[in-house]
Amino acid sequence: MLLMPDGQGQPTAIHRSDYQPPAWWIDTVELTFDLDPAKTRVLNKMRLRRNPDVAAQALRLEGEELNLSRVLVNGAGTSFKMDGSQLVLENLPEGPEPFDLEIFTTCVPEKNTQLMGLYVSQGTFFTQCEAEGFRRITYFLDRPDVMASYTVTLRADKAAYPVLLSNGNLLEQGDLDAGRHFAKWHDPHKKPCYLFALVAGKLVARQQRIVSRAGKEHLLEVYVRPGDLGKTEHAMNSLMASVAWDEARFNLPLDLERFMIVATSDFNMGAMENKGLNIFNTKYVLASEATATDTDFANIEAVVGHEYFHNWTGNRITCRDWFQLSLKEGLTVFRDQEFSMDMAGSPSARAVKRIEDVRVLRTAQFPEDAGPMAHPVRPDSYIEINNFYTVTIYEKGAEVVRMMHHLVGRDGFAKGMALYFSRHDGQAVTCDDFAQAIADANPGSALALQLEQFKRWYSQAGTPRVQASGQYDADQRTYTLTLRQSCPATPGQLGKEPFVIPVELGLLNHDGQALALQLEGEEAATGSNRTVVLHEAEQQWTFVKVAQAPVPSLLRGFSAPVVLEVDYTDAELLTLLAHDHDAFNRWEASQRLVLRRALQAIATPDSGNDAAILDEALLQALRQVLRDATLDAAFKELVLTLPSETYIAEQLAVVDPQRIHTVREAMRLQLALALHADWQWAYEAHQASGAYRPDAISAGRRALSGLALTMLCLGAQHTQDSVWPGKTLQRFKDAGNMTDRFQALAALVGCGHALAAPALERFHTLFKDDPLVLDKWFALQAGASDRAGHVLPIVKQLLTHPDFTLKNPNRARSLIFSYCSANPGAFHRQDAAGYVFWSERVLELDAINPQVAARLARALDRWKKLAEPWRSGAREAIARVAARPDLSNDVREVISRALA
Ligand code: 0A1
Ligand code: ZN
Repeated sequence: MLLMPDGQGQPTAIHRSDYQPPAWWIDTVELTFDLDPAKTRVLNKMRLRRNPDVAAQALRLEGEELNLSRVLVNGAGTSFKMDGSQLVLENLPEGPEPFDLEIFTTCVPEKNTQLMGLYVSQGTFFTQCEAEGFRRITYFLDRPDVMASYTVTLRADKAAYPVLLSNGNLLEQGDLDAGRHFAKWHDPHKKPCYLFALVAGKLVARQQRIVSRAGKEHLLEVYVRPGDLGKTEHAMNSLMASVAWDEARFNLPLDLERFMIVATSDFNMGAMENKGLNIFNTKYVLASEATATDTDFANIEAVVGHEYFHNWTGNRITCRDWFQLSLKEGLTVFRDQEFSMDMAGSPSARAVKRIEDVRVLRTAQFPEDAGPMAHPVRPDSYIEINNFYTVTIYEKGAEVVRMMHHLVGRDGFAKGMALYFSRHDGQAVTCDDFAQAIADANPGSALALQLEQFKRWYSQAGTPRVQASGQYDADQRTYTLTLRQSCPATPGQLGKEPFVIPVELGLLNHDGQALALQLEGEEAATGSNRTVVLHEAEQQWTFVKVAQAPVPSLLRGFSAPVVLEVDYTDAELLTLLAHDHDAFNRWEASQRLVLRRALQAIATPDSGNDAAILDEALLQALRQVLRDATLDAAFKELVLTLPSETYIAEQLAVVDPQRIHTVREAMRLQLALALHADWQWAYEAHQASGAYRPDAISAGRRALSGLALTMLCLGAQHTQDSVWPGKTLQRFKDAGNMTDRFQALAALVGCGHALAAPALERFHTLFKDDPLVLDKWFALQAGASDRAGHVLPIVKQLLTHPDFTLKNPNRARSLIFSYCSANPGAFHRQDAAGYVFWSERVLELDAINPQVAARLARALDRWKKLAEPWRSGAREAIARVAARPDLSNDVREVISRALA
């Protein structure tokens, strides 16, 4: 995809400050499709009128890879010209009256490997229009602030395409000549074109009728390929739960008679919230206990929820322009996170979900915010919008919403949401509009009082650092907490202004008991948990009646997306780990303790002490967590999982990826050996009984027993004991569900045991006809812990496997991304062969699917932090990609930023 070179071969950046309202409105769109993979005809009849608020100008419609055959105005031919990719009409009727514009085009869906616009997947037609795919279907004002009413007629061969779907309600269907048929759909809601969708093919549906709280009937449908119907129950249950949740929690009902989900195995992202016709990657729909893991089940629930919640946050109120993407994405991620927490149930299960979410934020978003692609939650410019579907827009955006929620409280937030909908329903708005509504509904709140400053979270990139220090005055019995904030420079933003940072906290005495919190000047204590709001560069709070020097528990629940620096002693961290009332901070204490040891070991490369990085006190503390009868298994699994190599790397100014890998592996082995008896107990005590259920408690038990098995195999490999590998193989063969089976396989592969090879082969034979399970098979091998560089040759071999193809994004991700983006120990080879492999795959993929290629291109985002020889090797590989003249704008943008 070579887009809009501006003469010098440089793609053009688009700036937020250049936003202009559209000069034209499109009120209605009637689309007629004659679907044919080799040549699809599209008739686009629009009712247009001039926007009276904008000076008269020519109509410029976007189009890409279209063959234009005819343009009619009010039924008569008209003159037009092409300007690059734009169709320009200058002689349109004057005056405010609406008129009809008809455009006939054709396109070639079977040649569409980008999976944007109209494409064919396994004989079925699908569309993907967000962000700018509609222009690959017809000429249009392809921008989210142009909202129109759609009527769509689909015509196709009846035998090949028995199911014809589009947004909204089915008005009519029937037969045509020559074995063809048609269906006519009308969407009762106005929408931007990025929410348009059609699907046509051989599909079957699971159907469910529901009655809403308000007594309205709705039809829910999940469409899949005929053999997959048995794997749709969980997706349907998740959809029903989502409908009920949005009504109960936010008073937001389903506004359609019919709500459809359709699954496709060829999809660039997770799923898409097209109005009433969500299109999903099969990965987030299909599940059975035999083929999907607990994580898959949880992800399906979250993604079904996410897309459904977009119906209000994204579709009813949409984005004015793509710079406002986080308006819908940050808010909707916040909503799906809350949904998953509510579904998980207990406070402890909520905390587990929170820890998981924070782990994603810190291992993916923090590095993004510190690297060449760093951008504000509301970016100021982009070259290719597809590159801005990022963890910053999504996950950091969700944290910004979560902070608002924190500052105004749960009820205040609900009021804010209600005001947001009453003000803006049916409109295309901005992040500022959202923040304003939440603040206006909560006058007097910390958010309302500091709204302008709070909005710096939207405009300033980078992860703020908060430094905390405490001073105990034994005579006065006071404890003074000092918090200082700063934020590192990011590309294009050198100096930063202070943020508004809610810091939830508590104080513990040395026995771990919570202290009552009373600030100087207050009449009485207000419980043992509260939030202070840091909004200046430095602030102090003095707590009174503090009987002994306390251990502060700061940033509880990760109340703000910041790096918190505190000089804790080991003893203080052990107190927090053992006693903090806040589960998040208990986990955080364990991570700090382990990280501290890891960083010490990394700093002393030749110490010869790698077998004893973790000290007895820490091992004992971890053992205690593992054995604690009051804690949930899921929480234990999180505490006993060491921080990832990526997270450890982020703590270092200069990164030796091999040293990090060695140290982390040594710590894992130490944990495996020192806690051998405990792992054995954990494995045996957490065996499930009864039927498989993917709920949070059962999944947590399986997660812990899986970790135990991994540890037991790791230890056994070291001691040359064959009992546990043998048991693991048996477990792999007998397992009643995919979670247990896959964990056993992963444990064998992870420790490098000889039994791994036959187990992998058996797994392939068992599941060779299930693409999603095959993805796991590829990913496991590409993501395996590296021993002396053994992974890359396997990955190269797998590239030639008959089941491998670069054309399917899931398959490409399973092998190539698992190696390049998720396996640092194997990828960052001294000989730079990993980087060479990366550059070759980026180029190959770019010719097929630039969007996916650009994501892969980001695997070397943090190359400037690498020590030599990795740094030079990485720079050379990036330069090799940059040297290619025919790169897509997508990859060009990522690579140019990396080299800048
Ligand atoms: N809006 C979707 C994500 C999405 C974005 C772009 C896509 O194609 C390029 C597809 C999906 C969501 O947030 O779920
Ligand atoms: Zn979304």
